[in-house]
Amino acid sequence: MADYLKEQADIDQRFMAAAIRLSRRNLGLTVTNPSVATLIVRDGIIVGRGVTAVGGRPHAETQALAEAGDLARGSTAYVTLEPCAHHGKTPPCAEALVAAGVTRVVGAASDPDSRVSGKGYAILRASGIEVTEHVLATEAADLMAGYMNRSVNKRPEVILKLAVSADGMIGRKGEGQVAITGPESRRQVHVMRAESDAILVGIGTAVADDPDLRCRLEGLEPRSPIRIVLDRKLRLPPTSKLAQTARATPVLVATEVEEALPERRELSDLGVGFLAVETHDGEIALPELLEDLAAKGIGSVMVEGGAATARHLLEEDLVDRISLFIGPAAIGANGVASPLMRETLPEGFRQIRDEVFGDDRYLEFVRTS
Ligand code: AOF
Ligand code: ZN
Repeated sequence: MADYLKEQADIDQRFMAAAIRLSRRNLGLTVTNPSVATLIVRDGIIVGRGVTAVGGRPHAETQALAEAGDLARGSTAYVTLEPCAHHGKTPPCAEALVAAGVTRVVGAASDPDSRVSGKGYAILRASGIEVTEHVLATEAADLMAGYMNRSVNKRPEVILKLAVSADGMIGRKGEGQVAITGPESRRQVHVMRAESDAILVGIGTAVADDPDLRCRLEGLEPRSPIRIVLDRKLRLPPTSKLAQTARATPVLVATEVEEALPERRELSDLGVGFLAVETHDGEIALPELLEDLAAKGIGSVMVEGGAATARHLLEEDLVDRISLFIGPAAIGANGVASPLMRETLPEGFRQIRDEVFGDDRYLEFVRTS
C-alpha cells in the first residue's frame, strides 16, 4: 500500500476507535435501536459528535451534524453503523449527511435492518460522497452485539457471567453468596448490568442468594435493566429482594404457573410481571423464551446464575458471550463446581479480552459462528 494510503487507513482507524468508544455511552439505553456514534472530522479536528439518544432517537448523525453546523461542509463523517436510508421515526441519516455537504463517510458495521442494509451507502455514493466501509467493523459490531443478535437471529445476545475461584468453584454448597472476586470485578459487573437490556437468574440462585441484581454504581443506578427469573413452579418468595423491589425496577418471572393461583396474585400485587413459558422434558424451553424476549425488544441478556441455568444454556448452545472473572482464592471443600473454566470452554469461542481487575483475572470470549 502506498504510504499516503497507509497513513489514511491509520487515521481512519484512530477516529473510528474513538467513535466506537463514544458509542458505548448509551449502550443499554437505546432499545430497540443500537447505540451508534458519529464523529464529524474536518482537517483532522473533531467538529461534531453524536450518539444515538436515550430512547433511540434522534440518531447519532443528526446530533453530530447539528454540533458541526457549517463546519460539516467538506468534512469526513465516521459512523459506527451504516447510516439509515429509511423514513422511519426520523428522516434518513444518509440524506442528512448529503445535505450537510459531507464529502467522505467512513463506516464500521453494516446494518442488518433490511430497510437500511446497503441502501445507506448507496445514497451516499449516488451523491458523489466517497465511502470507505468496514473500518473496525468487528469491534463496532461487537459493541452492538445485542442489536445484531436480535435483528439477525431473532433472539437476544446471551452473556454468561461467571465468578470462579482459583480451584474452579462458583460457590459453596448450602451457603448464599460467597465472595470470590474483589471490588474491582464487582464494579465491572455493575457496568455490565448497566449495559445490558436484562439480567437473568434461575430460581435456585434467586432463593439461595436473595440477589438484588440492579446496577448499584453511583450515577448509574437508573440504568438498571429489567430482571428475569426462570421459575417454572413459581417459588420466588414475596419477601425476596427481587419481589420487594419490583415496583422500582421491573421483575419478570418466567413460569408455567397459571394466572388464577394465589401465589401469583401475591407477587403481582408487589409489581412482579410474568412471562408464560413452554416446557420441554420438565424444563423451561429456553429458545422459545429467548425469542419471546427478543420480540419484546430485549437485545441482550446477562445471565448471573446459577450453575444449573448456565449448564442448561450451554447445553442448548444458546450462549453468545462468556465473561469469566477468576478470583485468587480457593473455595476448597463443599465447593459448587463451575459449569466451565478456561480449560473447558465449549468449542466455537474466541477470546477477545484478558485483563486484570484488582486481584482477579478477567477473560472474555465470544462465539465465532
Ligand atoms: C442511524 N443512526 O444512530 C441509529 C440507527 O425506528 P427508527 O426510525 O429510529 O429506525 C431504527 C433503525 O435505524 C434501526 O433498526 C437501525 O437500522 C437504525 N439505527 N441508524 O443511522 C443511528 N441508531
Ligand atoms: Zn439514522
